[in-house]
Parts: sequence; C-alpha cells; structure tokens
Amino acid sequence: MIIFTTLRSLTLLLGFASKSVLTKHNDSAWHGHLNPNSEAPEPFRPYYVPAGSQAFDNISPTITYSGVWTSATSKDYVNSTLKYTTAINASFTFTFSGTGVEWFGTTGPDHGVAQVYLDGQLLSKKVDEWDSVARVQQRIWAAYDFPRGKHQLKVVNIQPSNHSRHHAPRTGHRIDVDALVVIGNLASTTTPPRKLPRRSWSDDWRPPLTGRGLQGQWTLEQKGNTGVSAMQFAVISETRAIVVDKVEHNVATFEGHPAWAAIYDFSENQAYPIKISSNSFCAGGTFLSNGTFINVGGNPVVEDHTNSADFGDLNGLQGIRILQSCTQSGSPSDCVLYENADNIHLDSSRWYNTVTRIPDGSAMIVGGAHAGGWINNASTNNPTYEFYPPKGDGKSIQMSFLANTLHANLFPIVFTLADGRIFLAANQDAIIYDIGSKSEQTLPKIPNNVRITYPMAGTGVLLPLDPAKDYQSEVLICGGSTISDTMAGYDISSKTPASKQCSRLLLTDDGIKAGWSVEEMPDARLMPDAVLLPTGDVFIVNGAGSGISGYGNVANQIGASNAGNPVFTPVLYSPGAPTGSRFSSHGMPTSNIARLYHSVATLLPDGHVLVAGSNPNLDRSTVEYQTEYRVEHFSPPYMTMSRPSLTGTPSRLDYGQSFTVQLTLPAQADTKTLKVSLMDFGFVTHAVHANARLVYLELTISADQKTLTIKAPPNANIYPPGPGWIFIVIDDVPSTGQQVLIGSGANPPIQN
Ligand SMILES: [Cu+2]
Repeated sequence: MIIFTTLRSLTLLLGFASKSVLTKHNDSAWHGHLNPNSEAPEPFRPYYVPAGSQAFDNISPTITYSGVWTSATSKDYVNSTLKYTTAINASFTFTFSGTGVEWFGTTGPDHGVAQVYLDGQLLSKKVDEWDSVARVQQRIWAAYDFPRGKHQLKVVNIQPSNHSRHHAPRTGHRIDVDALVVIGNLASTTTPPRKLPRRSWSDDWRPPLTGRGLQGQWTLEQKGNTGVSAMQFAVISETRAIVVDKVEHNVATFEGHPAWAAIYDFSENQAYPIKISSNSFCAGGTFLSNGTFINVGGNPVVEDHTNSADFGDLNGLQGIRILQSCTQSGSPSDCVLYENADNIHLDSSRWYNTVTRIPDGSAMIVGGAHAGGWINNASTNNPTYEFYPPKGDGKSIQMSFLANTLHANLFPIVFTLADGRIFLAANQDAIIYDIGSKSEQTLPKIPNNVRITYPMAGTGVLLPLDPAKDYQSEVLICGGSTISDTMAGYDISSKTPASKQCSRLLLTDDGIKAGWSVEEMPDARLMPDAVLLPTGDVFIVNGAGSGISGYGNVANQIGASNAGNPVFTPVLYSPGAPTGSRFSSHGMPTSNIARLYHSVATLLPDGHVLVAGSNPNLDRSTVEYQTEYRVEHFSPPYMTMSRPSLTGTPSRLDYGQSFTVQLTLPAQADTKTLKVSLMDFGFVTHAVHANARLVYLELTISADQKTLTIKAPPNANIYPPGPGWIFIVIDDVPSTGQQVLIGSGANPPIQN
C-alpha cells in the first residue's frame, strides 16, 4: 500500500529547499524570523467565553462543594478566584440549563485525576490534570450536544495521575475549578425555530434506469466531529484526511492550546489534533508528484482582537507547511505540518491563494492578497504566481489577469487542462494561461453579470476527461452572485439572492467560439461545493441562498455571517444528460446543518461524500451561524447496491503503462457500461476544489470477464504526476477506490 507522505520524500524536499533561493526576503509583510515572541512566550490561556455562552465563576451559588476545598486568589485566575482540593472523593456539583458545559481550571505537576458525571451517569472515567508545567485558565474538560434543558455536572477527585507517558510515579492529587462555561443556555430562548428548506426544483425527472436499475436510496448520516473547524480538507489515505483551520479557540486542543489542524480518521469518525505552527487562515494546498501534501499561504499572527493574549502562532502569510510522518499505520497524532520559515517559505505573501499541480509535478501557487481582509483591492492584491519548488530566480511572476479581475478575484478557480495549459476564472472573467510563453488567451466573460469568486464565491469543476472525446477539457462553474464588487459592505444585504447559474464552456476552438452555455440549478447558491463522483456525475452541496461570503461586513448580518438562507438539499448534475434534464434532487436527503462560509465537501475512497465545516465567525461561536464541527455523510444509492470490485492494482503507474487487475462484477452487469475512473479528490477550501479531476482510462475486458486490462493516462498533461484513486464503474455503480501514485513518484524538479 502506498503512503502519500513518506519520511523519505519529506527529507528530499527539505534537502533541496535549504539549498534554494528561498532565504531571500523581499516582502515587508514577512517578519523574516520565527515567532517574534518566541524568546519569552507568554503563558497560554485558553479561557474564552464564546458569544451566546455564559461563564460561572467558582464562587457561584450554582456550584456546591463536598469534602475539603480551599479558596485561593491570584490575578492569574478568572475573576482572581479559584477553589481546589487534594482530598480523594471530594467533589463539586454544578446545576445548569444548556446544551454544553466546559470546565476551566489549572493543570500542573501536582495535579491528579477526576471523574465526570452528567445527570448521574459516568461520562468521563479519567480526566487527567497532570502537566509537566503549571498552566492556568485551561479548558480541562468539555462536552456538548446535550438535549436542551436542565443538567447536573458532578466532578469527583479520584486518584493521583498515573499517565503512562510519565516516567516517575505521580503523587499529586489536586483538582481545582476556576470557572464553568455553559453553552446554549441563551440561544434556547432567542433562536427562532429553523425554517424548513425551500424545494423549488422539479421533482419529475428521474435518472434513466440502466442495466440493473438504480434500486438504492440516497442516505444522510451525521456522525463524527472534526474537533477543529473544517475550513480546508484533503483525503490523504484510505482512512485519513487532513483538516486545516485558522488560529482560533477550537474545542480540540493540542499541547495546551486550541488545535488548528487535525487528522480526521473517517473510518472511525475521530479527529486527532496535530501540530501546525503558523496561521493557516485561508491557505491553499496540493499534493506534489512525490505524494507529499503541502499547505501554503495564510495570515499573520493572530492579535488581541480574538480575545486571546498570545496564541503562540507564527506569521503564515508566506507559510509552506509540509505534511510529515503521516503513514496509515502510525498514530495520526504523530503527523506534523512541518515548517521551517527561514528556509522554506513563499516568495510573496498570499492570503486566499489557489494552488494547482502542473504537469512537471510541482505546485503553481496563484494570486491571493498581501493581507487578510475581505474584498480585495489594488493595495492588497498580489497579481502574481510562483512555484513550489521554486523555478528560475524563485521570484513571483506577474499575471495581468489577476490585476484585471479586481475586486472579486480571491481564491481564483484554477485547473491544469489536458493540454498542460492552465484555466483560470475570477470575478466575471476567464483565461487560458500558457506557463512557457507567459501568455493569456482571453475567454468569453461569464454571462449575465454573475461573479464567481470570493466574496461572490461560486464553485468550479473540470468535467471528466475522456479518451473517447480526445480528452477535450470542459469546465462548469456554478453559483456566485451578481452583487457589485465595488459596493461598500454596509450597502450589501445578506438577503440579496445568490445566483442559480451554472456556466459551461468547452475549451476547444469551436467551444470557445460558441461561448458559455448557461443552465440553472434548482436553488441559488453562494459558496457551493461541487464534488465529482466516480460515475462522472457532479454532486453539488452546501452554500447560502443569499448574501456574500465572509463575516462582519454587511449591515444585516445573521450572527456574524454576511450570507443567509442556507441551502440544505444537494443536487446532482449529470454532464452527459440532455440539456434541461441534467439536475436532479430526486430522493436526495435534506440536512438541518447550515454549511456556509468555510465549509467543505469531498468524495471519500469508498464512494460517499463527506461534508464538514461552516464558520462565518472571527472566532469560535455558538450563536447562529455557529462554528460547526459535526460531520455529515451523504451516501449515493450505489453504496447499498451490489458493487463491482477489483484487486491487483499496482501502487504506482507510469504514463501509458498497461496493467491487469482481477475483476468481480455483480450478476447481470452490463459490461458495455464498464468505465475506469482515475480520480484526484483535490484539496477543498472556500468552494474551490483544487486539482479535483476525473480521467477515464482505456480498458479491455477479458472474454471470461474476470480480468481487466487498463491503460494508465498517456501523459502528465492529462493527469499531472501525483496521487490518485482508481474506481471501476459498471451500470453507474462504482467499486471502492484503489490508491495509486501516477508517474515516477520522483520529487518535482528542483533548480539551484
Ligand atoms: Cu476564509
């Protein structure tokens, strides 16, 4: 089994990076050194009361103490007071009304272990407060999603810590309580009941029944919790994905501070916080030809406006974060987003950049802004691109298109086309870019004044590339808004309807001459996610029916959200169906979780779609629209049908290589419908599915239908070297995906 990020490939990457030109800093936005506070870090204090929550100090009459407790005072404690006990079996009881509760106190070398009960039931057997150093105002324990109403929390001091990682036996058995925070007690009286979603689409059309027919059902299941808000998401193995957020007060913690990145194991629905050093707020990402995942760009150090004295994060505007030690067998907690800012960083600062993998296997990092903010402007715009590993002198290269598409041009839609050139769309414009000649071919404007990139975010798909159609590239862009990009925030309404428009363009001479063809989704969507399925259909999910991306800008925000009217029902787009009958929400389940700004959706290797995130807030919030940690799984009908399977897929494929796999087909399967889909699930953030790709592979089935000979893609333009997944599909029912590395597996080219 291949592993996307190996230690070997990482070492090679670091090896070349330190020799390269990367140490030259010419951008004033970059501090040029590690954390300015790293020499004398302030003690980290995660105590934070999200909006809509209520804090109770330890002296509150709602808390009763039993056994021997001592009061202490210090300016380091919340409201300068704290209660502690060293008596075994001493306890405190807190009665509250809400849907969640958080317990804050100190941790340290003299601390022990507590048990936590909720409403008389043991919820946590062992809450260990031991730490190698003393820390104050720590979130010791928290739980959420209780039924609304009255609850009782009881915490009992049970024993000294005996954590297995500690070398010496622990004898301290202190536990303490500084403050308790109740979630959801205010929202219960102020949040109106959620309206049922609108269903404006026609329910009449059903997908044509082929072969054995589509007897399965779509299902939706909510399970799992990402721990950190899922702003950015990429599948890295058969069971794991990486989740990257910004620096904020997430529920999950890492080394005594809120976590900002995690490995999410979707086989066990479990998040494992991991190390990330610089602020990855609205970064881009890709895999490279050697399978290594990188995350690039972001935002400066978070300052006091998020109510935290010092998060300890580094400036991420020029950050390059390399995923390390993330094998499928090791502990996910050992994964690290490696950073070495002195030696490995972008040439220029980039917030809201898009990254595409190009045919030589390196990353082309496009656009972004020099500073965080909202809508782009000429003083923050970074109308350039650069490569990682760097090429030539490593300097950023000007691209007129990125200057001409102000103001709504952040997170441009970028695809590497089947001829090796680059498609870019931003605001109302689109081009094809030739890296070699640095030339731009202007494409027709997106029709009907629809803007399609941040903060009028639509979503783009490179439709499946098919050898039967000479791998002609065709793009589909759905959603967005006609709101002007020069209007001030206070003149924009969260109620202005988003666009229903999907624009489709075939990127051949004739196709470009014919121009964009326009179709309408059943629902208007801003910030939708378009997910390619192995069948070639496009699953469109998430987003808002009105408003504009971001938070805190428009006059009539909902909570802090600039957008409203969440769309709760996905729609399927079948590119090959006749015009007028391509959209269907037939049998599609409806969610009750709003997925607005900072949401994601991706295909998983077993063929279903994972949906996560939504956080239109400066910092974690529990008021509408809250910071969303819950994960949903949309399962297409094929998940419950009898499915084809394949074995013997090589872990690596050279271009044009033929290989033979063993095949098991469902009874009465129609082999004339057999397809092989090579897929890149991409890196998703801000409605951009960077590198998402489906290439049909040429195939020959044996007479006994037991083996299939498949031909790898002919060249690196059609599928740039890097990781992928192979599915066989028969009667529109796919197998599970088999992980492969396309190309030699070598590092992308390194220039000195
Ligand atoms: Cu963002």
